[in-house]
Amino acid sequence: MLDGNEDYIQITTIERHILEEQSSHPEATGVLTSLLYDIALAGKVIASKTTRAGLAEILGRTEETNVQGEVVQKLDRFADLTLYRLNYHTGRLAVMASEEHADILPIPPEYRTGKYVLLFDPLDGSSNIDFNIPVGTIFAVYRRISEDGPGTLEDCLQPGRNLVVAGYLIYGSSTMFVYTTGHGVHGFTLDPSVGEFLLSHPHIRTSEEPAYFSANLGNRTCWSEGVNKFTDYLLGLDSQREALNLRYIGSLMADFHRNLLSGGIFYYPADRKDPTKPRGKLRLLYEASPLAFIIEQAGGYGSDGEQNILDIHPESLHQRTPLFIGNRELVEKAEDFLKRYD
Ligand code: AHM
Ligand code: MG
Repeated sequence: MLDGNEDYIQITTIERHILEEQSSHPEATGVLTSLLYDIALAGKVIASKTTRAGLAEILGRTEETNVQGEVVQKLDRFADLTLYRLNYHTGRLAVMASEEHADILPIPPEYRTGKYVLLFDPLDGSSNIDFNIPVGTIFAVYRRISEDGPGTLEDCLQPGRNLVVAGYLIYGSSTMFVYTTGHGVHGFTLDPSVGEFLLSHPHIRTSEEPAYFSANLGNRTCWSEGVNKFTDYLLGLDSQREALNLRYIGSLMADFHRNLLSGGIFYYPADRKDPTKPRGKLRLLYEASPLAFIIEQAGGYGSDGEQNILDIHPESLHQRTPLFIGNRELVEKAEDFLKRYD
């Protein structure tokens, strides 16, 4: 029996944390809380498949290519469907959009629409699944702009500055849920034995002492002079600083998450040779904006090399953007190099 003298650790479930956040906003109706809880639930369902990928017949590719022209992995489709199915009928959303679909995902007419808009990359880094490398889900929630009725494309084409919530799930050696509502970044680790996300990383701040930089250096010959000079700087080749350690997994959630916790910069710049990547590879709405919102809340910065990612007004659902994200000082340094040499 507890007599009051024991040291005990307070355990905070994701549900309790979200509810506590809600109670600090008296105007909150609970709709956002339920939406977040459903996304966390989707994460558990997706995690239960991704962690068994090598065992299940689900491993492997489908015959289809998605809107980005990439081969669709079966797990991509599973993650995509899971997020859609848990959210289309709740009355909380006006519309959804997924990296896997060319157009917006309307709410079926037989269901009520709500005031929020959900965008997601259901399984980022899925080309890594066959190699047991962590993958992740990224999500972004906005308030609808349209008055009522079915949500519209314009509801989805909002700058990151308008984000209400952004977060991600990472399916790695453990499953984590990381999110921000604009009041700090909080991380939860899934305890598989009880099936709950428990608060493990409250108030994440990215380190001001960067430990790593992450970029696909195999693409150096395709980068601009500014990006190459910046890379030389990080490698200590221009004698302005000591070399920074390089870590690149090629799975955005894994690279971003590591740098968020340890301090560092990730970049995926424009490609001057590959005609399919003149604006880099990553998508503004599904990847860059939500991660820029998270990093800003953790004390860092996300840029396209010229401007804050959060200030970019999207013109299309699948628009790509160069991305420099992480430690504020390093991202600003990248901007300086690009301004000077490009
Ligand atoms: P995806 O959304 O099709 O999975 O692609 C995005 C992935 C990111 O996870 C990662 O940062 C990047 O592609 C790696 O690209 P590359 O192999 O060109 O270095
Ligand atoms: Mg992606």
